[in-house]
Amino acid sequence: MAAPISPFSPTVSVNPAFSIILYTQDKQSAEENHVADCCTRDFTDQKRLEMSVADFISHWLGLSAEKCAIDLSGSEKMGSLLYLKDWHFVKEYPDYVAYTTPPFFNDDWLNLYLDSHYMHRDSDIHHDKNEINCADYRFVYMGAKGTWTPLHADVFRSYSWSANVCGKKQWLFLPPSQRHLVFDRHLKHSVYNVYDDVSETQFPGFKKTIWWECIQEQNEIIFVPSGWYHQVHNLEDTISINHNWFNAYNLSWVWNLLVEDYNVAKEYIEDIRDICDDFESICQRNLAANTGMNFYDFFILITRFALANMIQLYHLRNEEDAVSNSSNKAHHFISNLVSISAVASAMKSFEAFAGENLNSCSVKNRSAFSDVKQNLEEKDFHELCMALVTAYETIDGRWEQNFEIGKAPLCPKDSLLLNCSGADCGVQNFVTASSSQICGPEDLIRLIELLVTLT
Ligand SMILES: O=C(O)CCC(=O)C(=O)O
Repeated sequence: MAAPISPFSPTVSVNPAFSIILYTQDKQSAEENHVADCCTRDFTDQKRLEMSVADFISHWLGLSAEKCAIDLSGSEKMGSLLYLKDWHFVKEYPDYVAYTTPPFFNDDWLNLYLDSHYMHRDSDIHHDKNEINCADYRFVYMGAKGTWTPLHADVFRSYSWSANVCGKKQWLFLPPSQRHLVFDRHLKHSVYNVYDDVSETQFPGFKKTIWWECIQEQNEIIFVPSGWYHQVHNLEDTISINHNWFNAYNLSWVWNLLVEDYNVAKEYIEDIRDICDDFESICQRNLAANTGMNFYDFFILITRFALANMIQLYHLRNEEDAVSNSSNKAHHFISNLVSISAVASAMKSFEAFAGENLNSCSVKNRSAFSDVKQNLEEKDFHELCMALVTAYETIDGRWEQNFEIGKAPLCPKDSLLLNCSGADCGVQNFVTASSSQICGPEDLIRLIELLVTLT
């Protein structure tokens, strides 16, 4: 192992009354959650059990009692190691403000978007059995000492942050430049547990890996950059808050992962290409099923963020009292648009966006990105704009002093967005005068170029 790295300790602003166990026992949450059985491997992950939080907690408390009895008797009996992961606590208990996200993790397009939109729209892959499961990427993790998470890089190659409410974790990190060393010769499977006796024949590069290790104590936060492989062990009974997110700075990571997974999906069915009328749409469907979104879902997401950023730029330009920090604010929106434009550029050459394939993409999807006016009028889109403004207000520090733990934040009176809902707001005309249709990445790039020049 290489030299240890240190976690940092900004304020997580955990509600002093943060008491998940008591709160949920009181509420008797009926949701079934995915609980990992840390002792049993299931392909590339741990076996998952469906269990309510109340049952999980009973198991945990029982395990503690059992452990005490074992310690006293001196015998070495092992209890099963269950780990509650990916519990959508914020979504399940929206009124219980358990914590606030540190300001510098607020530029979070993934969760802002999912608060008002679905990521994937085609009904055939909609996971509506348990809506909570695809609702957001803000999680609580709870596990006894010894529970762990196998080696992986995060969903969508997003960033993540993880705050320990109590307990202690050991993190092992591998930078993306060494990623190939944990894969097999065919670059298909990665090592599951770095502490296993990893086969040199199967993983010839593994011996050359250089790991970064970090011990995370209570109240400390870990930031995981995009694409870093990591394995995590709870060294004590631990409760943590974990968010995944992406924004303009790692948007290209998301796109690159989609391309990688798309190529795998395509290769998998290449031999039936000649007998398929809609080969591209099958690839996109499989991509969404395996990765959680496809090219169209991602394009719709970036188009909405582009529009939301353009609207904010428009309002900045038209603000009566061009406040001193408006150039600072404009910087967020312009750099977001530049990054969206760069990703859209990378999308241009893909078959999915060729005219004939766009015609076969679902009507719902097509109108979601093509009809600019309809987009601008949607209530969900207004919510997204509001959330974006709020996020940047928080990041720029304008809310910090006023925020009180335990109270849901209110929209500041001088929010730029309030202008947007005014009847005299000309933003719709401004955007749609330039373009009323976005039929693919090229249109989006053109619109961004035009509006950035105008503002
Ligand atoms: O805390 C854990 O067990 C895993 C967390 C993790 O992998 C993450 O937040 O990315």
